[in-house]
Amino acid sequence: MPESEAPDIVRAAYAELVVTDLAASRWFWVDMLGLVVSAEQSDALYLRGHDELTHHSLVLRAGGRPAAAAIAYRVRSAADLDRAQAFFTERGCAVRRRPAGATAGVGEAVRVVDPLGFTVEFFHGIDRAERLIQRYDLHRGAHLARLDHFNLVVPDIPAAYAHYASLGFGCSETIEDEHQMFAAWMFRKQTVHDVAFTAGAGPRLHHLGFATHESHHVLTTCDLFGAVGKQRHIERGPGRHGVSNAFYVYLRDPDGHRIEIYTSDYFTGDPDHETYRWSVHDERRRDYWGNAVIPSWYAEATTVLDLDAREQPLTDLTGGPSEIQVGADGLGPITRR
Ligand code: 4SX
Ligand code: FE2
Ligand code: CA
Repeated sequence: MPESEAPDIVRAAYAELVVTDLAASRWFWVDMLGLVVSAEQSDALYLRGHDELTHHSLVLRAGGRPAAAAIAYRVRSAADLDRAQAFFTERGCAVRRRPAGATAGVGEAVRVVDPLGFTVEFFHGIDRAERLIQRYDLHRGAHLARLDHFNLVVPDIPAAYAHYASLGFGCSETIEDEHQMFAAWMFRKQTVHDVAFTAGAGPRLHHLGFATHESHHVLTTCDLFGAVGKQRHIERGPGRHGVSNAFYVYLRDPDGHRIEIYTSDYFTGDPDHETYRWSVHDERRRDYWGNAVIPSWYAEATTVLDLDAREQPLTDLTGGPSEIQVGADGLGPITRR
């Protein structure tokens, strides 16, 4: 019976992606999307949006195969590192302390392989960076403002929901039918989400959601990719989500890592905020205008690494191939809640 208190998580803070060609990644993330370079090493880039005051929200590290090395949450205080260590140790997870500076700009941290199979970092201390929100002279490309959320592919949505609920996350929205939950959006900061779950073979990273402040920046981004003949990087959208109300487009980077550019979701901080439950039969749930979701969006995602940078094996959807529904919500396991 777990007894320890959950760490007080503030927000989704950064992701560390392995990329195979740092120059190609710099073109995509810096030149085209407009992230700011906070620091640079021979084998890594540390990037942030113009509305961020901490060192980075994305680390791109050069390596042999595309992967996600970690997703990181900022916690309220240094004491929450000990809480995270106790919480995950009690759940039988691999847990490793990292000294300050193990990631440039980041203080002492705890990395765990969580019960869902993801390498998750918890840190409190991080170097300050200049907030460039009104340095309009420096804004470029997609005008990315800040990291907003992680979307994770998991084979068991209720298990992911329960794990994050035990970490104190609220639930803003779900997609369900009378038998099962197909997807869920969960938050610590007072927006629609810090993390969401897509059903499929997992653990895999589905996408990083970055906020931009104005919906026209979503359209400008598409125009920019078209103008240089790189429209193949645009995967889904632009459109209006039913879930979250956000205006969006999804792109794939040169290694296939998926990014969502996201704007205009809503405040979830009122204490009586209630979960909004979408019927899986409502065709507006994933695109409010009823446009179909392209199959690659459900099927493809980024491999995740364990604490020793080994690729995590996948667990398939629990229903097995014959029970996989295509069309209800892409690929959904037929598990009864
Ligand atoms: O496709 S959904 O409308 O369900 C959706 C996907 C809503 C919000 C998101 O951030 C997302 O990635
Ligand atoms: Fe998203
Ligand atoms: Ca396309």
